[in-house]
Amino acid sequence: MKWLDDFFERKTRRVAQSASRRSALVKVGKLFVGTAFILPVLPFDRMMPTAHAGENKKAVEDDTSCDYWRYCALDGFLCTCCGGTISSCPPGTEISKVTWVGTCRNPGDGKDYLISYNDCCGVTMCGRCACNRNERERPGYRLGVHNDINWCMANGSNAYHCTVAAIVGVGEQRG
Ligand code: ABN
Repeated sequence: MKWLDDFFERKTRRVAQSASRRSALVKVGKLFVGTAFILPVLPFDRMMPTAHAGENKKAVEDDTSCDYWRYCALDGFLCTCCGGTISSCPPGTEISKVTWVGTCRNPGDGKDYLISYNDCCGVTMCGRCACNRNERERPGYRLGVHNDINWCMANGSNAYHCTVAAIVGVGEQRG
């Protein structure tokens, strides 16, 4: 097997003559530096796969969260955090005689619903679960779809406490 030893000896010597240790180190160094610059800009998902799963659950189920689908045009305190329910005022308050409406999509069934946002009146501000969402909301000159106003204005007491979101209609599916 001497021919094999000779063969590898010749090859090794040739490589050793043409490539110095320094040039090998330079190549390895370039590889490291290149990797450090390129890897961070490669497009990969930095989120946990389930990072947004909880958000959608809140939108579908949790009516004490501002993300809940019925609150898409609500500006006020959620009555569900103030002793009331999503469609009834807390004890000791009375529902506003006038209201504004919004149209919100329920991610549970994909349908659009007409929502009446009534303020609950007669007691000072609840202060819990402040929520301000403005989907399809319009400026004050379109009063019925404007949310930044105290709708207790027509009640005996104008004191604003919180806001409910009652379903009053469902959109027709087209097609
Ligand atoms: N409609 C809720 C509200 C009440 C008072 C002031 C602004 C908004």
